[in-house]
Amino acid sequence: MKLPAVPTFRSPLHHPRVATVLGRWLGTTVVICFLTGLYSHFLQDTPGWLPVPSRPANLYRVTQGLHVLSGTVAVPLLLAKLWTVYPKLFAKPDLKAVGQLIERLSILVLVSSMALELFIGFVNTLQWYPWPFPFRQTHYALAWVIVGALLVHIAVKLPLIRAHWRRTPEPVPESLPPEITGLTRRGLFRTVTGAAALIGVTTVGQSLTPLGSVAVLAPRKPGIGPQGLPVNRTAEAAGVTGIDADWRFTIAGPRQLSYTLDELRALPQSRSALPIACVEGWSQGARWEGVRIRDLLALCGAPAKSRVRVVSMEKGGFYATSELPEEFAADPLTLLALQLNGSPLALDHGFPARIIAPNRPGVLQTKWVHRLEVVA
Ligand SMILES: Nc1nc2c(c(=O)[nH]1)N[C@H]1C(S)=C(S)[C@@H](COP(=O)(O)O)O[C@H]1N2
Ligand SMILES: [Mo]
Repeated sequence: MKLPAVPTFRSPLHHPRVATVLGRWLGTTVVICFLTGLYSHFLQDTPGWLPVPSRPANLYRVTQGLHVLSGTVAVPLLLAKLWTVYPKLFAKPDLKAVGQLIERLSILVLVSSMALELFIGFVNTLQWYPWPFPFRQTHYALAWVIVGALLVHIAVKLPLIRAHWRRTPEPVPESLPPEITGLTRRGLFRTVTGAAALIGVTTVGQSLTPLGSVAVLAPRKPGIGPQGLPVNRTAEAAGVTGIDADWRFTIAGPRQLSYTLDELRALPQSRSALPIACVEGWSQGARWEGVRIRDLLALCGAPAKSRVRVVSMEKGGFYATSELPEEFAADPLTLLALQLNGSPLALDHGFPARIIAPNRPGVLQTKWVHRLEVVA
């Protein structure tokens, strides 16, 4: 059987200069996405050797906003880059040239892992987890695959990248068939920038409140939800129904303490203005009021710097417990919050009590808390 001939591409848009420029933009989003992703991962899975500071209080809000923004903007950039280089992908590799084989293989790994990473990440921002594997571990492992394949790709392409890093004269349109002279390089760059900007603007509103009204790509919008704050997982979804008269909040430390809700309300109350910053990209600041965790540690006789395990009334599930590292438990902003924006917590926001701490992923801001355990 005879294979169809590989078409020839003469458009100035399938050119190494275009691939270099788009590669720089795409590479920038990959670096931002990778570093902010590492940060988010280590906040949730902290290796013992890594100090994680609880300040600046809004840092995670910024880094995770950037993570989701750069990942979303990378989608049109990746599509444009693939379109520019696709004639190359059809070219037959010389099976005897080891360098060429490595190049092709690294591109295969790079493109497929990036496409998968961006896809599962985007679907995750829509709060949809249609796969059987754990999202975060898979997303994290793929990130390293991408970085490895990208380094090989850059090393292989370095001569081309260097040759086309600076602008070179565009081929004269007269030398090209009329049907492919429609779009200039500049036109292509403008189109891609426009698409990326449009996607960026319609995404960033989920964390940049003034742009909330144009956040059409965001599943959670600022200001919409009970007490003016979005809800990620409702009490109903978590199987939590509220409390009855003999509800008690307990602390297991050097002393064992037990409080009714009224007794908790009678303890000295503190205020913190802190955001919920969800890993899925949306974030919003709010005013919280409740008892400082460090005051509770003092009451039960634990050292100011203690690790604290937080236990929810929710049964099972990934978010039913969390741990406050020493620095977070000791931070005066960290509260067992009883109030949100001036009134008692709505059941969906964690009534009767929840954790709110600075510089922390939303998944760790445990709701419906009924127990703290001081970890030795
Ligand atoms: N017990 C429990 N706490 C939880 C969750 C949960 O599912 N169960 N979801 C977390 C997530 S992912 C986020 S983003 C925040 C959202 O808080 P909010 O619903 O009050 O805005 O709560 C966190 N606390
Ligand atoms: Mo979240």
